[in-house]
Amino acid sequence: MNQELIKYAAKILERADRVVCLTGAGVSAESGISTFRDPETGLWTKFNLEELASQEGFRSDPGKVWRWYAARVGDMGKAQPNPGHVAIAEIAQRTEDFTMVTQNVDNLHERGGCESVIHLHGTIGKFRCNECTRDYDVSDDELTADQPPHCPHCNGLVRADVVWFGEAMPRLQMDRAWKASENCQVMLVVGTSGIVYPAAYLPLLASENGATIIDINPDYGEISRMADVHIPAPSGEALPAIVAAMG
Ligand code: BJW
Ligand code: ZN
Repeated sequence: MNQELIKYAAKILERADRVVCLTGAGVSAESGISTFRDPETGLWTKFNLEELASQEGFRSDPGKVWRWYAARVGDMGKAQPNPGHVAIAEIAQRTEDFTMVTQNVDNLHERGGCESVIHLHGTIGKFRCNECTRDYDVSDDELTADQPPHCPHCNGLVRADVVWFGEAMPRLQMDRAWKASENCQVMLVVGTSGIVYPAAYLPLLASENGATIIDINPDYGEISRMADVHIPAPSGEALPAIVAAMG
């Protein structure tokens, strides 16, 4: 890891009062959770994501989508926060006004010590009716079944309470993330390919409003291209190093 870059990022964060952190699947990769698009471990290389995370996919094969989410609920339940999640919580504590925004449906930021997390794409482990949207408590037997249960109110199919392609973003969370991004001095972007919108607008919005963008990602991608600082390292290593370099 380039220590000069680490020190530079630490200085930028130290001097900022208003920081937004935007994370994607990469921040949880070192907790053993697959990303979506990485060639080795990406869920998209094994499955067609658009068929699993969309209304069309669910309608054409609800059992397949149900089983995919059930498997991920199991994987995420076993996962532990990694040093990257913990370091982000430490940066949050040292910052006057810190906003945590994640695209991830795991709860590893909360479990890693972040108190308030904006979830743009929902939360895994919560379920609702696909038709009337009422919450539904899934039993262990239902979770391991081949097909989703039916809603007792409207007989619609039950699904994970997440945001699929083509679905509207949760308005309150999106509004809060948008405002914080417009107003921040620094945006720390961690482990996202930056190809899914509208989440990918947030760094652009922050940058247009004068914020410094720090991107932590082993790969050079969409965000690295527009970032002021790109740290090409795994977040579980880069983030603790940044915290150690902060005064
Ligand atoms: C590491 C690492 C390590 C590896 N350390 N890093 C233009 C504008 C607006 C919208 C669109 C647009 N063009 C198209 C759209 C539509 C669509 C979209 O963006 N499509 C793109 C594919 C082009 N967007 C939508 O449909 C959104 N809704 C919407 O726009 O609504 C409009 C509307 C309005 C009114 C009414 C109706 C509709 C919704 C998007 C929902 C995305 N959902 C998913 C699934 C969530 C549930 C689940 O988990 O199953 O969200 S898809 C998937 O992608 C998931 C992720 O949150 C999201 C982003 O992926 P992420 O996190 O970036 O992961 P990867 O795998 O792509 O990248 C991992 C990165 O980590 C890599 O860069 C690695 O290098 C890195 N990494 N190890 C640090 N150790
Ligand atoms: Zn219903």
